Amino acid sequence: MLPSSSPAKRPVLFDHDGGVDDFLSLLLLLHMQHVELLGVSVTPADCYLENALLTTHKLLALAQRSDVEVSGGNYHGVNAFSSDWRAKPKILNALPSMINVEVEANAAHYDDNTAFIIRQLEAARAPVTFLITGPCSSLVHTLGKAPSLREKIAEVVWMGGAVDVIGNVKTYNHDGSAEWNVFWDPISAHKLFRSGLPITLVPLDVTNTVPVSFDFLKKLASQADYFFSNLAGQFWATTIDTIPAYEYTYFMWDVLTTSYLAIPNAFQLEMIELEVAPSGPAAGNTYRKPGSGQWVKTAVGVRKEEFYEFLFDLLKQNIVAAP
Ligand code: AGV
Ligand code: CA
Repeated sequence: MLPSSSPAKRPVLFDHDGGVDDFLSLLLLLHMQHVELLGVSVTPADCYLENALLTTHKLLALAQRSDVEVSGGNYHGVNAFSSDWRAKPKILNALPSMINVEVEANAAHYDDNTAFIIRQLEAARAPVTFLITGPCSSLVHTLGKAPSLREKIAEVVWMGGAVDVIGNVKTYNHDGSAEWNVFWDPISAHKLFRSGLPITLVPLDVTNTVPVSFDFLKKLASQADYFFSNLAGQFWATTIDTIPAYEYTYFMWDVLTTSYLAIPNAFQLEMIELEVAPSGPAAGNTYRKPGSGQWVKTAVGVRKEEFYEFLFDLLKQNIVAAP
């Protein structure tokens, strides 16, 4: 691995929301040679915060990167995730490869992750890529407090939205047009699109093409001699019984989004003028609005073979000696 001070590395702040998919994203980031991971902020959305902080610290320890600081948020969006979904990723901490990984019980974390993000952005020597695989509240609240720090952000890469496809929110008084990361805090999403920050959006339009399938897991298991392939296979296996009220498939939503940092050329991108509905029956809907001036670089397609090849290769790396 390159020393973390290498100037060629791309500084990345990662804000995730503790789903299985989010942790697989963290695994990928830790393997990307060109990425300097500055810090990890956890938004308590699709998780319970304590479990998610524990898993985050365990993964950093496994990758021998306990030096990376972690922070938890205390803001809760207006539309909560179901407790079934939030509780599910706790199982990761019970897996044989995870359960005995020791982490410091009181490893540094801040209740208010906006203070953490402010500190990280202020300290960054070069503009940062801000990767978000949950709701965007932490970033938006941070910039509300310290607007001048937007200059420290090179790009926001966000898993969120559903542009030309239906959403994945099915709940009372909602028309089904929204994706969950946007729906959790549609007001922040509305602000983010207004902010003029350079956003790259990876919406359901493209993540719908990458379900977690048995064929994929079989192929991954065939390289399970590699520690991180094995671990990722265990993580993904926990998503196979996705049977909440209405959805039976777990997709590689966040994993695909994170891969964009390494294989941008595998994606078809389109500049689209978008808008977000901040409230009402379509709250969180991300829709085309010509004339809005809110140009968002949007992933509309991906060469799947390139994505899978990248994943299989990455997870063969031996970033540390397997315990
Ligand atoms: O809408 C996709 C986002 C991604 O960031 N999350 C899960 C991914 O981490 C919400 C979500 C949609 N369907 C889900 C979700 C499901 N069946 N289980 C858990 N979370
Ligand atoms: Ca997520």
